[in-house]
Amino acid sequence: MGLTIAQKIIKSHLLSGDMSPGSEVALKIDQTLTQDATGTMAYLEFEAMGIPRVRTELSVAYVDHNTLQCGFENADDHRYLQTVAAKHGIWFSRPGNGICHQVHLERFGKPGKTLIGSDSHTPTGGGLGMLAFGAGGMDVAVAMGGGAYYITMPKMYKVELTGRLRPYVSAKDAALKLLQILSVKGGVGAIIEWGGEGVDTLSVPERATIANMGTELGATTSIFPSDQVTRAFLAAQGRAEDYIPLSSDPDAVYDWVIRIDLSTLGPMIACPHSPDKVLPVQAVAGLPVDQVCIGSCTNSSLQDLLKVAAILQGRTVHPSVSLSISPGSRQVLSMLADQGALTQILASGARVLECACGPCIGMGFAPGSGGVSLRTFNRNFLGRSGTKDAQVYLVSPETAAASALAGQITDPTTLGDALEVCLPDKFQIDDSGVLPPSSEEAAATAQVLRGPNIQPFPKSRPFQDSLQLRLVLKVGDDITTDHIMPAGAKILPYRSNIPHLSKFCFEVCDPGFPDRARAAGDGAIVGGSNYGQGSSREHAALVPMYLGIRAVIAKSFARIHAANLINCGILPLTFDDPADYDRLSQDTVLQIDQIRAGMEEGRLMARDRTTGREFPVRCHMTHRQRQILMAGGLLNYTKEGSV
Ligand code: MIC
Ligand code: SF4
Repeated sequence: MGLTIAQKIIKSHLLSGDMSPGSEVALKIDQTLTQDATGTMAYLEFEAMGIPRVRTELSVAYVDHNTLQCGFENADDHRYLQTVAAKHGIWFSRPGNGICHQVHLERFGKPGKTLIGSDSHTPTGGGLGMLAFGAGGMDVAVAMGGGAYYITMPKMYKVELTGRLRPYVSAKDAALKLLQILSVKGGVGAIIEWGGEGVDTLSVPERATIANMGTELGATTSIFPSDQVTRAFLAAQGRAEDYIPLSSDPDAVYDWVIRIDLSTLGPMIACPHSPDKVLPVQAVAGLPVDQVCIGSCTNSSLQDLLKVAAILQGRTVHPSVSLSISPGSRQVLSMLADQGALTQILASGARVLECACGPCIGMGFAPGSGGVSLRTFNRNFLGRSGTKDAQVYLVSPETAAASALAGQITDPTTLGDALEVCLPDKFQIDDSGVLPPSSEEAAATAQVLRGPNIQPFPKSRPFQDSLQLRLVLKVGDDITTDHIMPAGAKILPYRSNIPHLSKFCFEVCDPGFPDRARAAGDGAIVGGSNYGQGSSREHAALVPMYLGIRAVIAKSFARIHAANLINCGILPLTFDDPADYDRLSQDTVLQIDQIRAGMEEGRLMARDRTTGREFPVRCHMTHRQRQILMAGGLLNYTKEGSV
């Protein structure tokens, strides 16, 4: 039987396990990346492992999230990241150099390699034919130490593309179309491979946009073939030698094939507050807009911004709209400048921001009260923009630029003549924002500098075979990690200070949660389906652990979050009968006994201590995951020498 692209890369990196769907496989990891908001924890964890130099082919530490320096915290964290990277053999991408996924695509990604990153949009590398996964910081730390990365062998889905995108319709619209078809849960447990003749018409940055948004489908990752388009992109980046061809076998078997004719697509928009609330732009055209933000790891490539500049050229942003543009990298910004596009952008009245995540993670540019914000980003979860009652819509760069000019949501296909935008034969290579690691001799004496914002890693509680748990919080379906552990300019600087961060846990849903959890001693959370979707931030598990949460009982979990809970020693349990979700309420006290034996069987009994009623909960875990839980988390497990 033939193999899919992902199966080929898994096969060539398989350390243990069998490749049938649902089994656990251990993969050798070639490359890792971290960003600053998750990186400080990942490097503290790496340091705790006591390994002097990374054992990967390449590891890069990026600073792109916390670039506002309103106090000493972020600046200190940057210094820590720079010095810890130099000491341990890691490349360092300085603040202002660009968004990790965009820079990685330009300068480091290689087809056929495995990459894990402490950021859920690491699958962006799939646009180059990499097998790239988002992971928790601890998993990245273990991979830097040479340990395997474990995943449940996914199902294989294929999106078969035909046709070619019409003018003013873009890769983002194809990604939104798939979200409309599949929803934010539709990709769970699957790798999505994009193929068919339509793929030949998509550039690497366009493929990267699509792979990036596969994260919003809940997919394990997304991947494109590596072909002549890939080769041309790598050659234009001065990296022709990194090219290898990669395609699926003609007789590869997929669990599901979805067909999309690119030529039938129109501009799409995701409405508040979920990336899968997708409609054609026409359905909401005419809605007045207060703010438009263009950028993020989804849509900040040179190609995207050249299109934006062409639409803005000779026109002025509508007086009631504030337009921000954040180029994805120093390379994108300097090439915009060189080609005169930056001048066109500036002349339109747009505000040009730093090459960083910026408004996407609530680092500035929060909308005004009740504001309507159109963003080319990948997430529009409630409160993520920094303004809880803002209405955030997700669109393509073309729709964003057209709407910024008109002051209302506008279908860009009404703009007239097609845009002429070509990618260059040669990108400008300027690696002045990237620092190589110190030599081994220099590293031996190099100092790692830490500021007072870096607090010790919180200790997990030892495993207990019986637990009495108070239900501290009950939430509904699709709770994101932005609900659990919000980000934004006020909170992000404390990502390495768990005690301070804990004050904001579940702030969007229930600001009383941290105090109640602390008072409860041992607590549990009850969730609906797809609990923990969104970001890879392990803080959404570390902070609840710090507050005494020992178990989360949900209808289902998002992949990375479930792994993060186990890594932090928290039991992820699922309802056997979803009706039991309705029977539970906040403050119920549950008794769970014989946990060790129950974990072996995959099923535990929970007893409501007030009514005496018993109900089963499932705990499907691999042998390794059970060992991690019994060790009190991955760090202890690793220290015990089990990696
Ligand atoms: C995000 O887009 O939510 C983030 C911020 O990039 C996160 C990582 C984080 O929380 O630091 C992600 O997607 O993993
Ligand atoms: Fe940064 Fe936004 Fe991309 Fe997350 S989704 S990495 S915050 S640009």
